[in-house]
Amino acid sequence: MKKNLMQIGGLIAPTLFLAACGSGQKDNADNQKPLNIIHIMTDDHSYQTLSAYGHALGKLAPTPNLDKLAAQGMLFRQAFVENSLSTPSRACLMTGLYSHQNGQRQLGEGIDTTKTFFSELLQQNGYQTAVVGKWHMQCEPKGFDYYQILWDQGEYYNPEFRSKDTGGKYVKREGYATKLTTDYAIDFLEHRNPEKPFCLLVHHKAPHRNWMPEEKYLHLYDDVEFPYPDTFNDDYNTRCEPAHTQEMRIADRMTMVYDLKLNALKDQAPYSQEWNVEGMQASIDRMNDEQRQQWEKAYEGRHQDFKKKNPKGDELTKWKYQEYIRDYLRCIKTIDDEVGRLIAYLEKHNLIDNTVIVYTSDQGFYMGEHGWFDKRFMYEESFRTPLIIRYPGKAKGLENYDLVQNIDYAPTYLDIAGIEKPEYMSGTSLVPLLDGKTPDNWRQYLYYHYYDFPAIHAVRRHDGVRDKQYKLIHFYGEKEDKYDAVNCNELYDLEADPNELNNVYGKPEYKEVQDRLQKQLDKFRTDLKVDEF
Ligand code: SGN
Ligand code: CA
Repeated sequence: MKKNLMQIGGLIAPTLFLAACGSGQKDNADNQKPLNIIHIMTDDHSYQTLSAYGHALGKLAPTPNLDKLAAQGMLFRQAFVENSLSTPSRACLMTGLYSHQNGQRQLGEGIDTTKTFFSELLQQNGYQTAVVGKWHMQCEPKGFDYYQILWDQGEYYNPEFRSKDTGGKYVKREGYATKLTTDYAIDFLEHRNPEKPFCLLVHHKAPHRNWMPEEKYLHLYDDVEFPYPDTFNDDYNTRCEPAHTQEMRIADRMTMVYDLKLNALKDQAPYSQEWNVEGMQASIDRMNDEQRQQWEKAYEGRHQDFKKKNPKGDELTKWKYQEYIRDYLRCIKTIDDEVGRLIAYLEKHNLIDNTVIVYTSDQGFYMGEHGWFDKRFMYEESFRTPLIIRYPGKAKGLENYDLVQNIDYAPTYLDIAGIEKPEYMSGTSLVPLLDGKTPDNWRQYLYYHYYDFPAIHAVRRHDGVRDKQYKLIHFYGEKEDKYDAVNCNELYDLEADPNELNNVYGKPEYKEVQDRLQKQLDKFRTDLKVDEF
């Protein structure tokens, strides 16, 4: 039985939840209470670096706490975003709507604040709600009883947070962002009303650029040589113009000081502007003396190594890749620790059997695939995200291959709370997948749409569809400054070509597939009233 949203208001007595929460409640230790929800979302965590996915990087840099969560729940191998960028993803999460429906198409302003956030619905139905960490959207956190949100993208060291108690001001806090964010998550749990269910969003800044590790991991992986992805030296042959004109290659867009932490304070002379000395300097200036000393000592070794080797050309690109991956994985290590700390809290306080725990990222990330860092493209590594759902009483240790997307979270959380999904929401609850059986009517196609151009990294606008085997992408856009107009299609057979190196659009042997996907793309555009492509 579901409660009809239109018929209820105010607080719901706990007994009502019992009837509403579905079979997932059966096996709970305390089945008198509705399930709590914790949504942990990191910023730019690639599935390649969550070791439960079994990729080469994960094998060298394990994430034991996340792997344990997967072993106790469901690991999704076909989880995607709708628009691979931070604020658009967060708007999809909060509204259950595609970007053109919720207004947040690009990174800056955009969110249509008249749209209901799922947090408001949970709050109206008796949940205590909280968000801690990166909020990023240019609007107040709507529907939250408690928040501690980072300023904009947030800083790694001694970041500024704002809460209901700081009078709209951001206040600098001493410490490392991933740990402070977990501290605030626990602070909310400590001070909540234990009689009521809760929904807590834990949104970490890490491992976002510029990948600054916590002090204690500054030397982790120092001696590890990481393998290169198969597509590291991609020449973009067979691909449309946008794969050639993007500005996210490790070789020429990763900066030597801000991204790669060569010591900006020493030997100033050789640094040109592209090395982004100022960006790093601002991050270091935030540190206290102890943090700063540890930081500079740790990166002095790298600085000297670079001076000694003085790598050029391909050697320089490989040197950058190794150091990039090291810093990125160091940030992941703290994430894994802090997820472990939060779960230990739930265990200690008897919340583990009454709380759904979700782990995901706001999008994927390129770990050198196609020679890139960053995201944005509909190619797999940025389109796909890690996703784990641990749901008390549901399947444990299962892997799921159904097509799921970030517009599904809001309907999922409403479903868990026993609230009927509002008709306008585009996503679908994931709860029916959690028993390990795919409902007959589960979606066969996903729609993707990226809009943020012109912008940093110069990825052209595109939309597309994907089914379980094929992907059709349409790049479009007028001439902008130095960038020509584009109108070009790509088609990939992901079974024959999982690395998406071979665009088969227009090939006679793929005509049937191409027509089928084009028809589906047209259908999405019509049904969803997409207004540009
Ligand atoms: C910053 C980064 C970009 C990144 C965007 C969006 N540059 O602008 O590399 O693509 O954020 O990231 S930086 O020099 O400021 O680090 S997102 O995760 O918020 O979408
Ligand atoms: Ca992000």
